[in-house]
Amino acid sequence: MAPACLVCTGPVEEFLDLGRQPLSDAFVAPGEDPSREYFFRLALGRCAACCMTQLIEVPPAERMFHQTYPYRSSSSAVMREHFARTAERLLARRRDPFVVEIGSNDGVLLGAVAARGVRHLGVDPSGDAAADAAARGVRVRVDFFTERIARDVRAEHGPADVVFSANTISHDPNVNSILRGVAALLAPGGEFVFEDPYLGSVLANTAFDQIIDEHVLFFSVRSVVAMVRRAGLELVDVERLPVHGGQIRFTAAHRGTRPVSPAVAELLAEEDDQELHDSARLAEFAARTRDRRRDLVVLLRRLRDGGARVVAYGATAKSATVANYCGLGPDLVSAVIDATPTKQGRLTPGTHIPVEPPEAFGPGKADYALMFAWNHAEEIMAKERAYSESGGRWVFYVPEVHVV
Ligand code: DWN
Ligand code: SAH
Ligand code: ZN
Repeated sequence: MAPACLVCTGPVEEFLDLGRQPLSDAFVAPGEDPSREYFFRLALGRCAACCMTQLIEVPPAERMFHQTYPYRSSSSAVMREHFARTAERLLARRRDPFVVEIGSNDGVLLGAVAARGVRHLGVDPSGDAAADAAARGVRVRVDFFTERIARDVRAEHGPADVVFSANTISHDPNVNSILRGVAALLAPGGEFVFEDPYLGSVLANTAFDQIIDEHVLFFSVRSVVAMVRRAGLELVDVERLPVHGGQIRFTAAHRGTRPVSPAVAELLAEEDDQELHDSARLAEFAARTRDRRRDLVVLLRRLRDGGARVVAYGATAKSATVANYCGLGPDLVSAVIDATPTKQGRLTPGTHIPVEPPEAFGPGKADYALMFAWNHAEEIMAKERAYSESGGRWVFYVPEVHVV
């Protein structure tokens, strides 16, 4: 029997199987027993009823997000700037608002809110990241946001004028509880703004590495209209964002309280034109994904057999999918460079490639660097200009396999 949709319980039809995969942010510490790694079947399907694209199997949330969850949003200067501008926009034209963020991580957005003396609260189960946020003057409740927590927050702090969330609403299989909570927490006239990867961009770029344990739902305008409606909310605006390979910023409000921007109907029409939810379109994406694996493996084996030194750049969660799906181990990629202290000195999940700091990279230290953090390519290549200038090459697999 087809699995039940996480949003509407309709039948989910599978269209892509990426095989046995570890948790994408479960880096293995030295001395830790790697045979204790958690594996699951990473596969994607689309609900025949509401069109929500989603994982077929979802690992337990507490295994993915916990005290030592290693990702830190502030590791990218581009994202720091993006969230500083976002904070400014959320606060514009509001007097003495109360701002709640779901998935506040290290306070990259709320830091800018706190700096203006604005009342705020982050909710995030990642305790160490919340401690980093506290160092930025940000108040965080270390918890998963649910309907119950939302009611609790409202009772303690009053209603929220703005609820914001980036890269988190798409991460939770209990999304209906989150949305009911947001509806209960929002003040009349309040807005709920969330930004997440866009299904249209994933398909257009064959960005199969966006499919990871943490990315439970892949949003389109059509599926989000239906999803928020279930909680008494209405989608009132959409805006495409260039960050992280293509996202949408969705704005929702209590139903009937705000005019709906024409951008919603425009993007809905574009999705229809592009047949974004068609089985044929999804099957084509699955076929292109298999092509990328073949092309990448052929290239990396050729480089290895020719004696080239190949490393990767960016120990991204996304790279767990690429490495495990393509079978890339230390024999093909000798190290992964990453600036995040919580990842360095560890091994990549499933494939056990050592994660090393940027000091281990540079002119003469590698011949080819596989760009795992392709969504931050400009920022990283600017930082590592000396490597390119000395003849070092970069290997990409999005939107297709190529070397620059
Ligand atoms: O949604 C999610 C996004 C926002 O973050 C989460 N589910 C998990 C995570 O996904 P990711 O790990 O694929 O995200 P990033 O932002 O693509 O990760 C970039 C990695 O590259 C980080 O580990 C930091 C590193 N990096 C670096 O070493 N030097 C990044 C930049 C910009 C750099 O200059
Ligand atoms: N908002 C940041 C972080 C994204 S990573 C950014 O865009 O860069 C996802 C974050 O969401 C993690 O810090 C994780 O701990 C948190 N998270 C996951 N499920 C959550 C939930 N139900 N409620 C609140 N936070 C959650
Ligand atoms: Zn559904």
